[in-house]
Amino acid sequence: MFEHVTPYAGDPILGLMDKFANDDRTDIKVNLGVGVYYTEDGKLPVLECVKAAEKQIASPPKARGYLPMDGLPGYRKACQNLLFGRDSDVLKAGRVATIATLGGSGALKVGAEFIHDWFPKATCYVSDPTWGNHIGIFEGSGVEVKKYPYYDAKTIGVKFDELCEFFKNLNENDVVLLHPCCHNPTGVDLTNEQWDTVLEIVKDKKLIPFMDIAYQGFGDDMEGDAYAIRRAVEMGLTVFVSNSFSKNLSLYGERVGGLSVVCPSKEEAEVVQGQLKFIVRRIYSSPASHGNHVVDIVMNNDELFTQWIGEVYEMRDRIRDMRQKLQDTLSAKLPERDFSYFTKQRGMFSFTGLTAEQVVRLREEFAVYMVENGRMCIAGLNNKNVDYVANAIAQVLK
Ligand code: KET
Repeated sequence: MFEHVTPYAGDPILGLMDKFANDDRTDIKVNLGVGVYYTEDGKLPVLECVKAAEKQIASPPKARGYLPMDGLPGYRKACQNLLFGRDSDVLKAGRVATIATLGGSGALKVGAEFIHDWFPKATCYVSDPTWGNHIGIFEGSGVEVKKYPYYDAKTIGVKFDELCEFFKNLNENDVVLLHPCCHNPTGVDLTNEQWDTVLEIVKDKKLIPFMDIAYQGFGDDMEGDAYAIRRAVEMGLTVFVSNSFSKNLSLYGERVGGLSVVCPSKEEAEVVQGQLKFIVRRIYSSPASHGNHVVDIVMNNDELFTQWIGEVYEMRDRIRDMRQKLQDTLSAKLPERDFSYFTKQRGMFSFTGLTAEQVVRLREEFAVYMVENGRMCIAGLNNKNVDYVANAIAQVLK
C-alpha cells in the first residue's frame, strides 16, 4: 500500500538533535546546532518568571477547557504590546488582527495559508539564505517561493544595493519575508537606515511585508529589535508579523507564538481575524492551553514582566560574552585569520563560513555539532566548552 511513499530525507536542523542525542561521546560533545539557548551550565533554563506563573496555574490547578480558536485575549494582547508597543496607535484603533499560534512555525503556517487563500497569485520571496523551514512552510501551503539577494560572504554584510534593486522589480502583492532582528542563519541584520529604505520600496511597490521575529530581545533590546515592524506600521503599511516565545521565554516545547496582521481599518481587522480563526479551525482547531496561560500571566503582570525582560537580557549578554571569547580564542590560535564576524553578528547565530566538509569533520572528529550550512548556535557555548570548540575549529581550518 505504501510502496509509492518516498522516504523523508530528514530535517537539516532537527535531524541534528537526534544525531546529537545518540552520540555517546558524552564527555566532550557540544550542541551548537538547533537555535536553543543553554545556560553556562549547559542546561535548558526554566525562567524564574515562568516558574512563578506556573505556581499560579498549579494552585489551584486550572481546568483544561478548550481555548478560543485564536487563543486567550491576554495572550493576544501580550503579542501586540510587545511587537507594536503598548501605546501604538494601530492597537488603539483596533486595526490589528492577532491570534495565538503553535509556535512561530504555526504562525508562519497560518499566515502562509491566508496568503494562499486570499493572494493566490503572490510569490513569497525569502532572503538568500533563510531559515530552511520558511521555504518548507510556504511551499507546503502551495505558495511559490523564490529568493532575494541578502547575505554577502565577502563583506559578511548585506548585499544591500542588490536587495533594493531586486525589490523594485517585484509585483504588487508579492510577499517579502523579512527578519526584523537576529537574522537566521547569518546573524547579519539591516541597520535602521537600511530598513527605512527597504520599507519605502515595499510601500512604493505595494509589496506585502511578512516579518518573522523569533528572537526579540536577543539583538539590541525588546524595543530596538522591533524597529522594522514599528517603522512599517508608522508608514501605514499593511504588515504580517509572526512571533515566537520559544526562545525568549525558553518555552520551546509549549509551542507559543502569534500571528498579527496590521490592517487598514478596524472593520478589515475583524474580517481578517475571522479568517485566521477559520484557518486554525481547519488545521488544529485551537491552540494549546498551558503556554497560553503562562504567557498571559507573565506578560500582564508588571512585576513578572520586568523580571522576564531582565532574564532575556541575561541570556543576550551571555551570548555576547561567548561571541567575544570564541573570537579572542580563535584569533590567538590563527592570528592570520579575521574572526571579527563573531562579534559583529547578532542574536543566537553566527554564520561561520565553514564548509559542509569542515562541519562534518567537526562532528565526526570532535563531536561538535553545527548545521551543515556553517551556522553555529553561539548560545550552546559556555566557559567550559569554548576553548575546546575553538581548538576544534582551528584544527579543521588548518
Ligand atoms: N522563525 C525563525 C526565524 C526561526 O529561527 C524559528 C526556529 C522559528 C521561526 C520557529 O519557531 P518555533 O516557535 O520554534 O516554531 N528556529 C530554530 C528551531 C527550528 O529550526 O525549528 C532553529 O533555526 O534552529
